[in-house]
Amino acid sequence: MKQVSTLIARFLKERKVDRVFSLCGGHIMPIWDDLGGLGIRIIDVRDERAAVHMAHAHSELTGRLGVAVVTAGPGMTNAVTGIANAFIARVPILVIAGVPPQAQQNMGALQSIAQVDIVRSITRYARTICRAEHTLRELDEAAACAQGHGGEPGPAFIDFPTDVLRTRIFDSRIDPIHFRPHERVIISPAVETIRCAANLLTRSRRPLVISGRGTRGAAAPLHKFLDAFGCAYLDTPESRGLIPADHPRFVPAVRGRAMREADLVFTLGRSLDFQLAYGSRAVFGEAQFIRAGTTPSELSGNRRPEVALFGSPAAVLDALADTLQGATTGLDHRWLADIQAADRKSRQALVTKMRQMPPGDDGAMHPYRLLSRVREKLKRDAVVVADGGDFLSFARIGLSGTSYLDCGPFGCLGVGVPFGIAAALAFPNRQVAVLSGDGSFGFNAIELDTCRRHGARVVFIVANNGAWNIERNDQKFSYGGRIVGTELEDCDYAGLAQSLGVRGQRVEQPDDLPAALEQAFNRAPALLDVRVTRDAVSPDSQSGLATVPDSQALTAWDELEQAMREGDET
Ligand SMILES: Cc1ncc(C[n+]2csc(CCOP(=O)(O)OP(=O)(O)O)c2C)c(N)n1
Ligand SMILES: [Mg+2]
Repeated sequence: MKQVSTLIARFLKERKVDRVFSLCGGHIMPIWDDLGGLGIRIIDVRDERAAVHMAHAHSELTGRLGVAVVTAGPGMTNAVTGIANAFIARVPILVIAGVPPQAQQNMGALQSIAQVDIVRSITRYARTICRAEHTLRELDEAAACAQGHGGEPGPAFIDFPTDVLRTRIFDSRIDPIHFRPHERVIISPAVETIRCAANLLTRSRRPLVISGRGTRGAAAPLHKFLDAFGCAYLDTPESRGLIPADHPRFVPAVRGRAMREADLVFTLGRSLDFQLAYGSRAVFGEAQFIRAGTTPSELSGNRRPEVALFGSPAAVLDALADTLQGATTGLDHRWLADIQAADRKSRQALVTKMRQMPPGDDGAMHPYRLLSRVREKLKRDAVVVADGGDFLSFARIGLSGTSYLDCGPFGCLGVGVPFGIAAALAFPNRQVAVLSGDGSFGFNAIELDTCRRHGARVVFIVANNGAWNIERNDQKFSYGGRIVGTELEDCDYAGLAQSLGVRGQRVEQPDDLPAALEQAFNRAPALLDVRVTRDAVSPDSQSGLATVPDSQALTAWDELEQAMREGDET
């Protein structure tokens, strides 16, 4: 006989889950007890939201299923933001929750709420398991849905009434096949569509490749393709680090120009969301599109391509590289050389600018000044996590790293601290730097306690401008300057860290940064509370992202969109 909670723990063990992120509660205690019994590490946090963010980062960075276990009722509702964030970012995670016992259903039980109804719209799978013998079959399906079999990857949510967790079933009712991990699914593209795509590619003069989540794990074929074919290349935050920053085809500093001038756009495992101007003709003009991927959003969402390549990006790239071998192309080599040169020039100028940025009128240092010092200290394999408004914008542009995580397309402030902790626990021997705005840091600041208890060697760098500054700037520039509710007081984040047992230091002067950073990395976990100016206007603030234009995410794109629509109507 086996208890359901034991089967859940065994399932996780067989699926190579070596840790779960969780916060205790009576409704899930049978699972906790069995996790302990099987030696699965419990990273016990201070808020369930942080547990889900950690599972998210663990999944992103290791490629393994991230698992959070949360108790019934408020434990589950606290987890909602984390689940929603993983849903929008399409990250495979499994969230297991408790439910009050069945005999008390609909009677006003403690911690009772319609959990599955709450998460239905933000999960790929959401079910309550009331029959003990269904446990493994359902967990198996939940994991497959999370991993995106036949659909988009994302969160799976499964919950169990506590009496079900305590139910025992006969060994004969357990089918061990459900313990077996699923094979990685590779979908080969159809030969005919590959031929059509190759045709367009060879005829194009200024081709641009843009990668997305679906390209993860396809670094080698992507390299091979970029080496073989003379296109420009852009990543997106979800595929950052796939191609190293110094790859000759990679032109991130002239993103807008590359998007505007390309005559053929080839997207790989990427939806055309707000970051890619929804694929609008106002921005991409009449460029032709080839879109490769495995989901409708990647293949045709927002803009139907000339060729939709249904298949895994790795397989698509391999097939195309073979087909294109030795083919004559119409490439405009001058264009490529030109935008490569412009990209290098712009990147170099940024490095110089970051180093020399003067302080603001308040005398405090510019965020770029801080970041240029951080940049000098980061090793090539560092994990960089960015969180905030203005500061996220500066950090995204000013830092590179093979692994990079931030608030993502959900704009989910507060991820920095938990993402950093999960990263440091996954990679104890790599540098992990969390670059956070002061406002954003506050959301999950209490997890510094989790950080210390679990020995996560994170360096937290808080850019303390005493404001929700990107919003404050919005009030300054777009609302006539009335500042309401966007300023914070000068909190002592170093003192806060110290009170939780994490080394904390206040830094006011740029010259003090090198030594402070050196010490922080040597003696992590540590937090640097760095005073930065409010007078800095970030690229995201300048581009209008914070202003929320009507038709596009950025003001310039929005204006192009309006102009195109007006043109269409006259
Ligand atoms: C959970 C959440 N709440 C509010 C927002 C809106 N928002 C976006 S950026 C920002 C300001 C962030 O302030 P801070 O972290 O201090 O960074 P700064 O802009 O000051 O560098 C706010 C409030 C959001 N994206 N997410
Ligand atoms: Mg701030």
